[in-house]
Amino acid sequence: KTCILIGAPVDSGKRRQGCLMGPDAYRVAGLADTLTALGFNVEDRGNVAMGSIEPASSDNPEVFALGETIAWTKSLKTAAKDAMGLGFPIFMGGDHSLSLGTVSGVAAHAQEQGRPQFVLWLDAHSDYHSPLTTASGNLHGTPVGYVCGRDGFVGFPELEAPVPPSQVCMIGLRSVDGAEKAELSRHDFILHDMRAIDENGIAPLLRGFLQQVAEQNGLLHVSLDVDFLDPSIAPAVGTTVPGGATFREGHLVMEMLCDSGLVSSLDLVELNPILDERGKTATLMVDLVASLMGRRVFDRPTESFSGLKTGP
Ligand code: DIR
Ligand code: MN
Ligand code: MN
Ligand code: MN
Repeated sequence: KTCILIGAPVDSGKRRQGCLMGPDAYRVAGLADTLTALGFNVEDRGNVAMGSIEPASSDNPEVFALGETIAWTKSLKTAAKDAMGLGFPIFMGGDHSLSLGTVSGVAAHAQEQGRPQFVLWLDAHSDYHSPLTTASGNLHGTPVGYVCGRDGFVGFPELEAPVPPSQVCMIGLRSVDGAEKAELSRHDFILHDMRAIDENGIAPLLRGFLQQVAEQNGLLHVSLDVDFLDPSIAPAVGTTVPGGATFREGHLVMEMLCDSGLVSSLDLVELNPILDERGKTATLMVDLVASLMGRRVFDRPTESFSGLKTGP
């Protein structure tokens, strides 16, 4: 099986710069070799180019780098759609605004296949703003809004395959803006905040969602924001929020996703290498990918999901 590494050095989604170094940090931390050791054929396609910026403006004066994010969305959507036919794409970010392109691209592919697209959003934040509702103006807070078809994305590529909120599961939430919270509650997203993890354990929350994906023969895109993890283990992100997922919670999620055989594409987002401590966060992210792709201590009896195995 082939893993396709696609660098997405997107830094337009917020004011603090540095995520453009993310793809190279994953390369230096050994992502390709790690996947090769797990038995995959690995193709690193290098970095996607942003594409040409056209003049763009928003009614919200706070919006930052709109033209750039539109240009990235166009080029990454095409890259994502194309890669889906060729193997398992891993999008090495770049900030979370890259997911406007990757998720809309994989969803367009799923629609062509006649299969429902599901999304697992591992993040402290819900990223459900639109360019009109964001108070920070940082478009990395908008990808879920875009892929679920919210209004206000003027100038962005038309969305042919909006993802229904009922097919989006968010785990790790602990920083949701007031306006986002009100809008989220008007839809049927599957939302698990940190308290839900504390009270139930992360495994049953994820298992319930995976069962739903399997029952509907869905494709599953995983979007892993570094700030899903606790800042003590993953400091290299501009928007740290205390009280995040532990080392073992992170790995357990990845191991369960691997066992499910349901995952078809992955974003690694918000790594800012200039904030890292000697590659600690980049290395953890690579190890989490290893768990997702089949690294394990002992095998477990397979869970009763219907999909194909992710691992080789
Ligand atoms: C915040 C930050 N909700 C905003 N979003 C982040 O600016 O809209 N998402 N960091 O991961
Ligand atoms: Mn995010
Ligand atoms: Mn976040
Ligand atoms: Mn709805």
